[in-house]
Amino acid sequence: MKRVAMETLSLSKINYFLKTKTLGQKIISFTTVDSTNSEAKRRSADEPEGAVLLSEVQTAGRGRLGRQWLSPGGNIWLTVLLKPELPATKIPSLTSVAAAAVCLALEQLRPSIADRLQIKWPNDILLNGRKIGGILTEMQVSAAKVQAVILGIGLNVNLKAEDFPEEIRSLASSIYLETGEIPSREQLIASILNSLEHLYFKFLEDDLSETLAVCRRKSAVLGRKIILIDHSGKPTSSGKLDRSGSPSGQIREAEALDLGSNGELLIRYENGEKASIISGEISLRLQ
Ligand code: BT5
Repeated sequence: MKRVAMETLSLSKINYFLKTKTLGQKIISFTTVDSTNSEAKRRSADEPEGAVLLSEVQTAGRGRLGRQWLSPGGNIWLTVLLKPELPATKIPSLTSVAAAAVCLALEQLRPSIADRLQIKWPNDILLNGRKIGGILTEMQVSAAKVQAVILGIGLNVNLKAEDFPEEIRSLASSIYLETGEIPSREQLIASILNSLEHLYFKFLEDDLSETLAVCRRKSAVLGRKIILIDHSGKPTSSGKLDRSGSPSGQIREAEALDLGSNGELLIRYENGEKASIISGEISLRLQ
């Protein structure tokens, strides 16, 4: 496959497709930044709810638990700054809100890939079983109050197999690799923000029903045997690109039963014991 020349992102094109009231009404765009999530954290006190940060390249893109996120140009590296007046315990649901929004946007723009598009709970977007995107939800809390939520979305648009380090080449992919096409990034960004705003406003009204319906419909996990790796107390900050959740955590086998009312994963361990897990420090592999 030949790579198509990379075009620079046009903010006016994004605006053209944008139908939101809040999200993306202010867009701050960079050619290069360490991480749009890190930059959003630095600016969170000065920027309004719904501000979006975009960067062509990230030099220190981050995944969960200190993992690296490969972030060359031509893809979508985006962070939305949110300021919900909610307790911190409600915030992990926003990962599901964002995953659902990304799926709705992709389904809308590329109906032909809809049935191959999945969410691997809690934050991986899969196409043909390979990871094409991920969500990183972080928050800033002060005096027991959520000051800001930093909602990062990464979506591989144009990456080729050789762009990925060998250790993740069989697990990761891009829209281009899986479909042979490069969609308009502007249209995709606007579509993600349109869907995200719709689901976010519902979330603020305590209504996650649509998010959960999408997450259940798209789940790569429900009904499957899974391996859970619990990293709590054992941060992996080697900075190496490892297989999602490889070392050091406590490992247990389980079956994924359903999503709970806040997007948590309801599981049954091998010994029959049931549990509900929130996204925080757990990673998961399909068996
Ligand atoms: C994630 O973490 O999937 C969250 C990714 C969030 C990225 C966005 S981009 C905009 C914003 N700014 C940031 O700095 N981050 C957010 P996790 O589930 O921990 O997955 C990380 C793992 O995915 C790595 O350890 C690799 O195995 C793999 N990986 C790294 N880069 C990848 C890529 N571009 N595509 C697919 N897999 C990747």
